[in-house]
Parts: sequence; C-alpha cells; structure tokens
Amino acid sequence: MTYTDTPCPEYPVPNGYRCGFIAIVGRPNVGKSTLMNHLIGQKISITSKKAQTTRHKVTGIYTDDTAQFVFVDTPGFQTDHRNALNDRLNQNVTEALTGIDAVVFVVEAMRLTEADRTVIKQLPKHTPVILAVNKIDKDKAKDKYALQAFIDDVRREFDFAAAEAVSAKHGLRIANLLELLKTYLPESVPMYPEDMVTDKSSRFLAMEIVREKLFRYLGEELPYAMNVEVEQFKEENGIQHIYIAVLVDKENQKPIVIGKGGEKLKKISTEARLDMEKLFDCKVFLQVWVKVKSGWADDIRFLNELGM
Ligand SMILES: Nc1nc2c(ncn2[C@@H]2O[C@H](COP(=O)(O)OP(=O)(O)OP(=O)(O)O)[C@@H](O)[C@H]2O)c(=O)[nH]1
Ligand SMILES: [Mg+2]
Repeated sequence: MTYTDTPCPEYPVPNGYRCGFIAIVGRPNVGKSTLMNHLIGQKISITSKKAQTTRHKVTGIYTDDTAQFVFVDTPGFQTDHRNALNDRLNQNVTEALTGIDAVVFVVEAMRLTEADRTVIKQLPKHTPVILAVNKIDKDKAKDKYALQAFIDDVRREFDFAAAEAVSAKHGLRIANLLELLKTYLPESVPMYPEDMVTDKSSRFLAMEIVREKLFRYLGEELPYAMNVEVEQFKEENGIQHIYIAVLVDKENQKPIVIGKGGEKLKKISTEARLDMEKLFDCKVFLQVWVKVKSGWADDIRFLNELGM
C-alpha cells in the first residue's frame, strides 16, 4: 500500500477553504449573543438588557464561499452569588473552550470591571484570543483617542492575538471582525451543510424564544429562579403545536408572570408565537402556562433534567 499525503479524493479541501470553532466569552451583558447573531446574520441566541440571559451554549454557523465559522455563544461568566445554577453556567463556559480554534473575548467599550478581569484570568493560554471591544456606538466611546487608549489598556491585561472595535447592535465593523477571525481558522472542508445555521433543535429554539419574551416583559419583576420547559412539540396538518410551561420558584411569583387578567402572559405568548412562525416558517399554535417548582435553581438533578 502506498501512502500519499494528498487529501482523500472524496473530500478534497477546496482551495484554501477554512472551517473551525470560535467560542464567544465575556462577563454577563457585554453583548455576546447580540454579536453572535450579527456574525451569522440570523437571530439564534436570545438577548436582553438583563444579565444572565444566555443559559446554554448556543451554536451559530455562518458559511460563505471561503470559510465556515462555527460560533459557540456561552453564558456570561458568573462572578457573584454562588448557587448550583451559577456553578453550572460557569462549567458550561469552561467546557465550551475545549476543542476550540479561537476565542473572542467581549468587553464593553470604556468599561473594564472586576468581573471582566475574572474572565480574563480564565482565558486559555494556547488558543488565540481575539479582543472584541463592543458597544462603540455609545456616546462614551465616541472619542477615538480615548477608545484607542482603552483598547491598549485591555491589551495590557492579557496577550491577545488581535483586537477589533465593533458595535454588535448596529452591525458596525462586524465584517472586519469576521475577516480577522477567518485567519485563525484551520484549513478544512466545511463540517456542516451550508444552509445549517445552528445545531440546536427547534424545541430548544422555541423554549429560548419564550425565555426572551419573559425577560422583555417582566422587566425588573423578573424572578431569576424561573425556567421554561417544552411539554409538547408536534406537527399536525401543517401546524406546529407547541406547549410550554414556565417554571417559577414560589406560588407568589405566578401572578407576576401571568399579569392582571392574564394580560402579560398573553403578550408573551403572542410575541413568542410570531417569532416562532418567522423562524420555523410555518403556522404555530402556542400555549404557555405557569407552574410552581420550588428551589429548582439549587437542584442539580433538576438542572440535569433540563439539559443544563
Ligand atoms: N448600545 C449597544 N448595546 C448593545 C450592543 N450589543 C449589545 N447591546 C445590548 O446589551 C444588552 C446585552 O446584550 P446580550 O447580547 O444579551 O449580552 P450577553 O453578553 O449575551 O449577556 P448574557 O447572555 O446575559 O451573558 C442588550 O440590551 C443588547 O441590546 C451594542 O453594540 N451597542
Ligand atoms: Mg447571551
């Protein structure tokens, strides 16, 4: 048998094609999920004004003629209150860094906090880490010299491979970041079909959409010990029937979610249904209700059941 180091003829590497995994990390609320959605051009990961929005690793895939980027959005690294949920979130972040070709570390422009420094301490030493300074649309980041000085300051904290200033929300310099990231991907054939944008199931995405609306409509009243569970997900006569339970910790949190005369829950379900119809491209029948399940955020077995 002769050995040649040319690629297998069935899977030739297209000339210079690149493909790899990129993890997006940072403290809560710096805009990691917003950035991933803009990098892939589709809303896969939910976002909100509140910290601790992302609870699972979410994969978003972007494919063009020259490369396939597999992004892994992670929960913001939790530095305060220790409980089973926060420990699990941090474990998800650490696990997301294995088998990764590059890491994007996101910070908010002109704001480097102790929580950012805690994440910096966890950054890998043997994988290239690219600094993404986000929210440059904000007034405090308008002074270019001050912004450059801020970037220089952050770069002194860690040996970043490169840096880019972006606004995820407004899509500013996202293409530049993408080009930069491409240079860190290994030459490889694409790993996923070119029309695939996530490896998450429709059930998961449905659940995430409901969580996003809960964040939006509950505002400051949002019970942190709250989760959602898909109870049924079936297609019948071209209509997707989805039944989702919202789990709260205590009986007295139930009316917060339901609202006066059921108004809040109705708003949440209507908006969620519209988003689902857009994402799944079909008619959706959605039913959302609220259930009490005490102490779930501290119950490791239950977190396992939820797939967290
Ligand atoms: N002004 C401005 N706001 C942004 C930008 N990017 C994100 N945001 C806002 O920042 C908030 C947090 O965004 P997320 O994408 O949910 O942040 P995250 O880092 O994923 O947060 P966790 O999942 O909780 O860790 C949201 O209100 C976003 O709209 C930006 O470029 N400019
Ligand atoms: Mg997020």
